[in-house]
Amino acid sequence: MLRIQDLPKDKYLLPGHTACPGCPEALGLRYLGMALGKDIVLVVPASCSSILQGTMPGSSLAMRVVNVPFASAAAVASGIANIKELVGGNVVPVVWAGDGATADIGFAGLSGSAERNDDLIYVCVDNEAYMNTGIQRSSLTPYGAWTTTTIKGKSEDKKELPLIMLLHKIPYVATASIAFPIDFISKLRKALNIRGFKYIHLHAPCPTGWRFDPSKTVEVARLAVESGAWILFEAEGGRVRLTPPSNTYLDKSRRKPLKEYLSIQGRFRSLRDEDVKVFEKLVDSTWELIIKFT
Ligand SMILES: Cc1ncc(C[n+]2csc(CCOP(=O)(O)OP(=O)(O)O)c2C)c(N)n1
Ligand code: SF4
Ligand SMILES: [Mg+2]
Repeated sequence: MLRIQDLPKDKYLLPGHTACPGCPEALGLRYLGMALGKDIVLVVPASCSSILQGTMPGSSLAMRVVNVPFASAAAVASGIANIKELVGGNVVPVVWAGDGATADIGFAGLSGSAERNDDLIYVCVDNEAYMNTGIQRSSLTPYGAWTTTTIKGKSEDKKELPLIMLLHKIPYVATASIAFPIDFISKLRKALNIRGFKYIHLHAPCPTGWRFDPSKTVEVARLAVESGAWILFEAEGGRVRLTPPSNTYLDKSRRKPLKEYLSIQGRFRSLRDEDVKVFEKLVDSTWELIIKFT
């Protein structure tokens, strides 16, 4: 079992980056560097992670980075994966893409690359909206959430993207949370040792878009898992295994109330009790779907 004290001290996200205080993408990038180190070649479609790098000739990312247009991220990483034996040296292609880039605009390229089983790691950093352009809804925005394009709350449910990726029959699919860094880092390291397409979906609560205090990013992320709204699992060869602590939340009575998770976020401020019940039913249906694959 990996321990915090065993993690490398090298920094791949440098001080002075331009993300908002409490940014989950910045936290995620720190963990990514700790997990995979200097061999990463990071492919970043337009997102808050493009902006936090700062302006040329400086960069807050001490790793090789290719910034690309939205729809091409998986294709670019696929190209890097295909030439890495030719160029020599250690190259670990990693796509680092937002929920908008992954579930909406870049989905065709992602699906194609997964179907070809390209040898790369794809991380979807899911802050549940198009944050960089001003908090517009994506297909990964949850039911009831306010965004600037769902001012009365989103009426549709969140797309089940990790399960959609599982149905691509790729060798590894996992979910993770910025509140559980050891779990995320372990899953990244496991992915590194598997050949083929690896998909990791990182839940990343954003204080700016979700309307909570920047000091509470990790607390909100942890509550998502503890209330069962976000489920941690990994799947190898198509079989799902719930990973801690989500394995204990299969028993609903052990979860924290969903309301505790929702009420800490301003984006759910106008949810009525009946909307919370709908939200709860949608969470239950996600659990039922995931359990079918265990
Ligand atoms: C083809 C195209 N359409 C729109 C944009 C404008 N744009 C840049 S970043 C962004 C939002 C990305 O959202 P997401 O992928 O969720 O990443 P986040 O900003 O939340 O990190 C948009 C719409 C663009 N750069 N290219
Ligand atoms: S809007 Fe959210 S994801 Fe984007 S830089 Fe700010 S805190 Fe990070
Ligand atoms: Mg986003």
